[in-house]
Amino acid sequence: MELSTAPPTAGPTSDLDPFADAFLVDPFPALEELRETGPVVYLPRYDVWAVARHQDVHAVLRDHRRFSSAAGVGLGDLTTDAYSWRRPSLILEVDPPTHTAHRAVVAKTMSPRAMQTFQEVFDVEAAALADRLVALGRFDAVADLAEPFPSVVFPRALGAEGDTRDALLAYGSLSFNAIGPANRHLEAALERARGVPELIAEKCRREALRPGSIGIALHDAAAAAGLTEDQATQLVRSLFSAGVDTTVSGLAFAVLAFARHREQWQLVRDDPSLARNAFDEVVRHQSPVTGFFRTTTTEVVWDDVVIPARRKVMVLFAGANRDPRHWDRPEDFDVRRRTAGNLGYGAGAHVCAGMTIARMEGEALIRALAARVDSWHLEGDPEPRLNNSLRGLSRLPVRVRSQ
Ligand code: OVM
Repeated sequence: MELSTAPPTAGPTSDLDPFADAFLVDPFPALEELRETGPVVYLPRYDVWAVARHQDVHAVLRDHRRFSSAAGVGLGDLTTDAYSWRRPSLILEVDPPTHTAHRAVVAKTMSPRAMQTFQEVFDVEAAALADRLVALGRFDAVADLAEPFPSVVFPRALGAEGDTRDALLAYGSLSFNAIGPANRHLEAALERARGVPELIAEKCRREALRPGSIGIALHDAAAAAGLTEDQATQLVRSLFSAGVDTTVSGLAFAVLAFARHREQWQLVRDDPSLARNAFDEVVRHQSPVTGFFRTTTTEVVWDDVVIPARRKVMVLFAGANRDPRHWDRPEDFDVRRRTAGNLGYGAGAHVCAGMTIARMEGEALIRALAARVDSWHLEGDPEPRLNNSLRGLSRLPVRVRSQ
């Protein structure tokens, strides 16, 4: 965005609480209001600024010099108020050039090429799960479908031994709740995750990881790049933090979308090569991660509004993903839509490092289900799972029809 020559104004404000339950359950009406209020809106309730239009979200994410991640990507300032339960992430909570070096190690390990090794495992696991679900007929698409798939295939690919499902779900919930204020959602997540950070740290050590896994590859790449073993262990921790709860949300929302829009499921059944785009459309339409924060490094004049230095800016991916300035009929779930410009994975230097594996998981499970399920039927109301930054469902009772 160009620096303006017009005198800066105080800019619009909104009394929105982006951590109130109503917003966490359904942020989209409030996001529309934010977009209409202005390109950047001051939220006095938290003393932060918010951007929710596609163009502004994209521009802020690409401008890491003025919009830093080093004070954390949540509401709080990690440089003054560190998390009690972990050290700062070596990839999420740093800026270039340190970020660049760490990111390169992770990117190499998680590249599409490196991920090919896991395609077959994912397909086999997806087919087995889909068979079990069709045999059940009625089930909870959260507990029986969305949670089991990522929490089995992802830790296995990473090289974790043993049953890590509950620990990883608790840790993911904590990681994403920690983006918000110290409200009851964060308190509950801290309580649920008692002892979990220690257990996860143990699983991230080289000695604990299976040979041939992503975790070991990450340790090797980190060593080759001159990072210490402790740093490598922390980078593995980043994958465990971000890699399970996010795909759980995406898969639950996928089932909900297909139950509500049967014609869209029919399109995927008729052409299973749509599975990949369908998962991306779920990520666009539902934006599992609502948004993260950045911190201004200097006074920023954004569309005539002055944001002082060292202030937090909430970057609302979910607002961008429903912006009619960018999308044609943004409220429609359309598996054939061109999803380029989807900001559900973020953008810029910090764009989701696990995007390839997330898409592979989504595609594998949707494909396996498309080969077996004629149609999805809701058997009750979906129940939202409230989290300060990760939208999701806690229960999704469904019935499937199959021949
Ligand atoms: C990390 C990490 C990355 C993405 C999300 C996240 C909100 C954590 O590097 O630890 O949790």
